[in-house]
Amino acid sequence: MKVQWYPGHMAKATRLMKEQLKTVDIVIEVCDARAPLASRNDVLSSALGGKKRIVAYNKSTLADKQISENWMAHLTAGGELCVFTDAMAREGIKQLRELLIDEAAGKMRYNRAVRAMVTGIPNVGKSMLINSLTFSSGVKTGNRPGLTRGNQWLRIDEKLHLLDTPGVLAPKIESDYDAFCLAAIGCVKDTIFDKYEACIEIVDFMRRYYPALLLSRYKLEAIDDDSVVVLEDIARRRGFFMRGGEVDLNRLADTLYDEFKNGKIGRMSLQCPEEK
Ligand SMILES: Nc1nc2c(ncn2[C@@H]2O[C@H](COP(=O)(O)OP(=O)(O)OP(=O)(O)O)[C@@H](O)[C@H]2O)c(=O)[nH]1
Ligand SMILES: [Mg+2]
Repeated sequence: MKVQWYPGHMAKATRLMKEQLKTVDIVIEVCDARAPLASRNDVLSSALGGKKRIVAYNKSTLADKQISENWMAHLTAGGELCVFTDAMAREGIKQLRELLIDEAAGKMRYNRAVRAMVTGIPNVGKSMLINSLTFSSGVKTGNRPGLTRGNQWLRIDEKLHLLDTPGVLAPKIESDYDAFCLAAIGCVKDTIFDKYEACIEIVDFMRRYYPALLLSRYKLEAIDDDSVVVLEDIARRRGFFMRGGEVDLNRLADTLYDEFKNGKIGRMSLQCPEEK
């Protein structure tokens, strides 16, 4: 799948991030647990300049539990400091806080708050994760990429200060599958790819890896080999028809895409460590 990707303001955000890096003790990179590799920004990774990084794989209650466990084992074995979190369900939040303070405080000369920068690609839940650490709603969150505009410091308490930053995508998306992942989890604006095309890939993916979820969510009797036929079957089930009686595939694409992105169909992971 192709996305029409123009880096534009992302270059500026990346530059800002590099400047801010000097003022922090540690970096939290927020990724999406459903696609741990595709949701990573390699430009951020290479710009760390010796600063420690903790990766929070967020929205973990939307990901396949077994696959997340495999990822955790794989990544930890590779020496990565990481936690699987869910800002909405408040899972892994305490663990993230403890890891942050433990890892950063050791290096600090004075007894002051740990200053951490929260980075990551758009819409992975950076702002919501910060809110879950503060147990309040100090920063704006919302289900569309690009909500946070400027950098914003939040004093969580005397031990922890966090810097919220706008989401930045790497200037280059590595592969068509990565592009599909970014679209499917909602990290790129839905105006820069074709939703119908994305839904065909979503059905291809579910047919292969999660057929039972596809059958049960849409109450299908069988899954046709042709994904277009599957989309038509679902549209009929949902009663999505146009005036002449034909199935309304555009309306269905909007619905199916939203349901997939928001985890309504069930827990799924788009990438697993064995396939790397
Ligand atoms: N299920 C689930 N949804 C989440 C989680 N974290 C965030 N969300 C939802 O994802 C959407 C994006 O959250 P934000 O916190 O605004 O994401 P962000 O990374 O700050 O986005 P930008 O500022 O646009 O880069 C919102 O609709 C949140 O409700 C999570 O852990 N689980
Ligand atoms: Mg934000």
